[in-house]
Amino acid sequence: MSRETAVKSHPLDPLLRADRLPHIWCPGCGLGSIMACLSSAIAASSIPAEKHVIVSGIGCTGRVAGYMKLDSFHTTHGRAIPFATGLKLANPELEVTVVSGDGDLFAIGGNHFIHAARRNIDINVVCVNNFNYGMTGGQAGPTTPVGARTSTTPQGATEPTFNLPLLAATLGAVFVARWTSLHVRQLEKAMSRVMEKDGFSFIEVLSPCPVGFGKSNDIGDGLDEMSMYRRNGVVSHDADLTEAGIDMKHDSPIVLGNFRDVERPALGVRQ
Ligand SMILES: Cc1ncc(C[n+]2csc(CCOP(=O)(O)OP(=O)(O)O)c2C)c(N)n1
Ligand code: SF4
Ligand SMILES: [Mg+2]
Repeated sequence: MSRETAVKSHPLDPLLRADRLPHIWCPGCGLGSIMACLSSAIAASSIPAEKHVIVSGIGCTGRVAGYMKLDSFHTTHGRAIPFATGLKLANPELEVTVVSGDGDLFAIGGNHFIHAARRNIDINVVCVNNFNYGMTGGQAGPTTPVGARTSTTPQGATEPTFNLPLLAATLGAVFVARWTSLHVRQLEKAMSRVMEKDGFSFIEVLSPCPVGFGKSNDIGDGLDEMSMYRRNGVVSHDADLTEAGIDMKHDSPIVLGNFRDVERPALGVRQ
């Protein structure tokens, strides 16, 4: 196969908007791998691509909606979940997946998350947690670990941090997982699983942001952060989620897994 032929065809081409390339993401950012996992899960899904919808808020993660060749919506900051809820209730035939950042979903958008989970709206929410507001200059947010340095916490963050899997499980999410951008096979499988499930599903994906977080916390570049995930990641599907908070400052274990997979009556389910 000539080089020219090789670059002309890739199995994920039909799902990506090549005319938007080059993308805006920094070298070492985890977002490319995560978008590849999502694209692969959609390609493998029994639901046809034209029924899949991607909804993002604003942020570096929010750009995923712009790069995927599907019906995709890049909505206002924090409002991806209510937008997705509207789509799903109006047309239950759609498979609606929200992909957004930790700041978007849990700071400005936190209220929407809790009510969508409580109501068990039939959508999938993938939160790319890079522990900061990457797009706007590395500010601290509700997932910034205590002690971590950011542009707004130069002496180290002091506010208590959300434990996202515990929060989602407590609110009644029917599927709850945490993986990293290193764990591409497990992540793709979890994404495939949530596309099969009825109800509100949540996947947290830890992801390097070397520019906004890695550098200021002596983690290094994207590969160094991936090495940290490999070193410290502990897969424990039955983990006690009250013990699954993240304390990266001390290089302590990072609990990973598919923690919860249950059924309960959901809203907006296709018949
Ligand atoms: C209403 C509103 N407030 C603030 C902003 C500025 N803003 C854009 S992205 C962002 C935070 C993004 O952080 P996160 O959701 O974690 O995404 P990341 O860039 O880290 O992927 C903020 C505060 C905005 N666009 N709209
Ligand atoms: S600022 Fe961080 S999250 Fe945004 S593209 Fe760069 S590395 Fe990725
Ligand atoms: Mg972020």
